[in-house]
Amino acid sequence: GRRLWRCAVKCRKCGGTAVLNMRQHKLALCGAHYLEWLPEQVERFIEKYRMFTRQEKVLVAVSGGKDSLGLWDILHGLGYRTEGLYIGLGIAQDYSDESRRLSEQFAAERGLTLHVVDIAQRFGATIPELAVISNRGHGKPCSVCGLNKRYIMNRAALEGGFDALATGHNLDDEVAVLMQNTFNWAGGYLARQAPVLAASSGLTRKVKPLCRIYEREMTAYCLVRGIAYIYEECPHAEGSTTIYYKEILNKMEEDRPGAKLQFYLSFLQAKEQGLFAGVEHQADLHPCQRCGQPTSAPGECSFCRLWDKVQLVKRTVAAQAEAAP
Ligand code: Q46
Ligand code: ZN
Ligand code: ZN
Repeated sequence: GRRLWRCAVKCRKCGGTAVLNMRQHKLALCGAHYLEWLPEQVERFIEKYRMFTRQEKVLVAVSGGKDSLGLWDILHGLGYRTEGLYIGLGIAQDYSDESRRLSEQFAAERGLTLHVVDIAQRFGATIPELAVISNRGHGKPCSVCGLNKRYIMNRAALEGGFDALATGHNLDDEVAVLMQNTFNWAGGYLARQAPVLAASSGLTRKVKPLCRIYEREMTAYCLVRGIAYIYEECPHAEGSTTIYYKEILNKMEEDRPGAKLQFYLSFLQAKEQGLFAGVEHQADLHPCQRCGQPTSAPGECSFCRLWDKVQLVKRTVAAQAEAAP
């Protein structure tokens, strides 16, 4: 139920009708005050975690969804220097085409620069095609998708001379990953999960300005602000472990408002106190022999290897077609 839109709760600042009652913060606000409050929060976290300054150039990775477009809108509104990056994955036409259109429309309306990298156009295959060809993850696209997205984001940030690369991961995303990593006691992942990942040789600083903002708060922001975003999630997200953990966490949050935030903040605090100090280790990175991007793999990076394999498969298929009578 969309109970939250009809609540008779009053805005704490002006007494008007609240659009959002945030039990986790014991705070309800009207539309106008909510549009002030949320960016103030985001700015506070950008400063607290030293993500970037107003002099620095930030590349915002946008997918056309509420989190990334909402983030870009907030950063732009706060006066940060931003440009956007949209990666065309070629996933189901109604999903990829519409998400690109909404991202382009968003940028055009604000006179902002949006860089578009269409994977099929630039490299020769869509993500679903790539998944089948490479057979990584037995044809499931998420692992090749993640690999391509990470590579393209890093490279675009580096080549564009950006100081930071910002993604729209919200608190719900972060906590779901945290829970999954905790269940697996994945020490290395836990050590690296943070609001900011410092730059290292060939890798731009990565930041998550929405890491303390609830998903529900982002939805409310975009609706009140009138940002047109794509409601659908990528069709391949269905049935993912992340969604499973999100559902469990939502149940916990319902019984105990603030549970997600507390889990995340306690984690950050434990980390600060050195809980993962022993496992923290920087993978040995060196430039890929082919593209020069940093990689921990010997020789060529996994992106170059993947696309090599695609070329090989394509050539084999073409040769077979030619040889056929
Ligand atoms: S990885 Fe998988 Fe996502 Fe790529 S294929 Fe879709 S669900 S978009 S976050
Ligand atoms: Zn108000
Ligand atoms: Zn490479």
